[in-house]
Formats: sequence, structure tokens, C-alpha cells
Amino acid sequence: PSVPVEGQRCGVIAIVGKPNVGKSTLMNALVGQKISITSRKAQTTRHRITGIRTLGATQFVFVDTPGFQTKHSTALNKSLNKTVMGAIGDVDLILFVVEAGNFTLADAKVLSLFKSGIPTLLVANKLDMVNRRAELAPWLKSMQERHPFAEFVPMSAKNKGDIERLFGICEKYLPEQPWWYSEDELTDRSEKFLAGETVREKLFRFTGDELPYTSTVVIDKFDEEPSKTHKRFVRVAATIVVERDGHKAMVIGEKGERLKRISTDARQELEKLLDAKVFLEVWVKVRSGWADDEARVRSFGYE
Ligand code: GDP
Ligand code: K
Ligand code: MG
Repeated sequence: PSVPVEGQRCGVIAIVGKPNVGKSTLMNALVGQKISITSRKAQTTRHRITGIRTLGATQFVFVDTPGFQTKHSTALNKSLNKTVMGAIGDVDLILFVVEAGNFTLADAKVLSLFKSGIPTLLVANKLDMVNRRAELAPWLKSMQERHPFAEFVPMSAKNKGDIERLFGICEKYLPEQPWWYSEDELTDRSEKFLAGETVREKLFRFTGDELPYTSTVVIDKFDEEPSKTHKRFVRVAATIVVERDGHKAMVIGEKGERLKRISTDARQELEKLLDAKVFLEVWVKVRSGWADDEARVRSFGYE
């Protein structure tokens, strides 16, 4: 690297909050590339995902987490919450993300998990959705009384200027130490993992609200094969696992139309992400009760 080791800064920043406040959108904007899937639905993010961005002398290591689940205590939800707790245990900075002007019981539950001593910023996201900005000042004041936040950052994860400002704010909380990753690394997740997440995102996008969250994607095959015509050729086989026959029919759609859209969109996005020609096969399988079955949850790759 061109930056001498003595001048380098590096640290971990956890992005935490209840479902749907915009954590993954924020993470992708910070990393500058989509590595964490997003959607209108809760439970889109199911793993701890590391996103890395090196700017100047500073390496920012962001950790996106599943939204903390407070409603149902299935094996899947317990595993998601464990992931969140693990992620905030030992970090340099916490970004506690809420919707600007909003603070509910679910937000309060997440906040109550934080150990004191780790500097925490209140990221009041989705500022673009706030009509009455004047009402934000008293709200921020009430937030100050709830928790000793180091700073308030009203912003929108979809606004470029806000993202740049956030880097400036975060930088000073990171210790001076050599970088952990190379300058151009974006994530610690494998391409195979990203492939599964891409299919899962399209599954969520195209099934509307009717498909329960208890569906998942397993990658059965991820093989790079030699090719005379493309610089990279990757063969991927994925299985969408659902709970009931009715859900299976929903995913497949009339004459297989929906499954086709899911596969086509996922393939196109994967080709960009992997910079490769991709051959993608997607299957649908019924495994009733998988989200309640601890062994199954583990076998599907949840920690
Ligand atoms: P997560 O569950 O906290 O990871 O939330 P996601 O990143 O998946 O986002 C949930 C929804 O909020 C998605 O539809 C995003 O497009 C939307 N969203 C995220 N950030 C913003 C924002 O700053 N403004 C607006 N208007 N929508 C946002
Ligand atoms: K979401
Ligand atoms: Mg998310």
C-alpha cells in the first residue's frame, strides 16, 4: 500500500437496529457496492456481513447485522439475535440506526443490549421521509435523555453527501493501527455466499408480501469452469427451501414465470458482481418446519 503502516487507521463499526430501518442500504452505500441484500421486508439480512472500505489512510470495517428480532422465538430468530450480540461485543464504534423521528419499543430493546463504553452514534436514517424537520430537534433531545450517544447523525442512506459526511464522523473513533485487509477488498464473504444472498434477494423481491419469511436459499453448486469464450465462467445451482407446497407454487408462479424472473434477475446481478458469465439453475424444495428446527437452521448455514 502507498500509505505507510505508521499512519494507518483501522477499526470495526457495527451497524445495529431493529428490522427495516435501512442498515443494509447504509452498509452498501458505505462500501460503495452491493454486498448486503436489502428489501422492504424484515429478516432480509440473516448473517453477520463484513463490508470493507479503505479511504486515504483509514480502513473502515463495517459489520451489517440482522435486525434484532423481538417478536417470535423460533430457532431461526434465536440464531439471528445471537449474531447481533456477537457483532456488537467487541467493536470500536456502534451505529445505532433508527428511522428519523421514530423510537419504538423494538428500538428500545435493541438499545438496551449495548454495553456502555463503546461509543455509539445515533443514525437517524430516512431523513428524506420526514416532512416536519422542525419536530426533529425535540425528538433528538428526547433521544439524548435515553442514552449517552456520542453524536447525532440525521441522514439518508440514499444521499451521497450524507454518506461522505458519515465517513468523516466515523474516522476519529477508529484506532491507529495497520490495516487488516488489502486496500481493494470489499467483503470477507465468499462468492458462493454472495450468490445465495443474491437469489434470496430476488426471491423476496418477486414474491410480494405473501411469502412467509421462513424461506431460504441453499447453494448446492458453485464451480468455476474453464472457458474459451469468457474470462470467467461460473456454474451455480441453488435451491429455494420453503415450508409448504402452497409456498412452492407461489415461488414457481403461473407456468413457471415467477421462478424464471427470480433466476434471470439473480443471474444478471451475479454476472456483474462476479465479473463472469454465469449459468444459474434454481430449484424449489419443500421442507416443512425448517425455521423451527435448530439442526436444520444450522445445516442451512446460520451460525
Ligand atoms: P434493514 O432491514 O435495516 O437492513 O433495512 P434495508 O436496508 O433492507 O432497507 C429497508 C427499506 O428501507 C428498503 O426498502 C430501503 O430501500 C429503504 N431505505 C433505506 N434507507 C432509506 C433512506 O434513507 N430513505 C428512504 N426513503 N428509504 C430507505
Ligand atoms: K429489510
Ligand atoms: Mg438488512
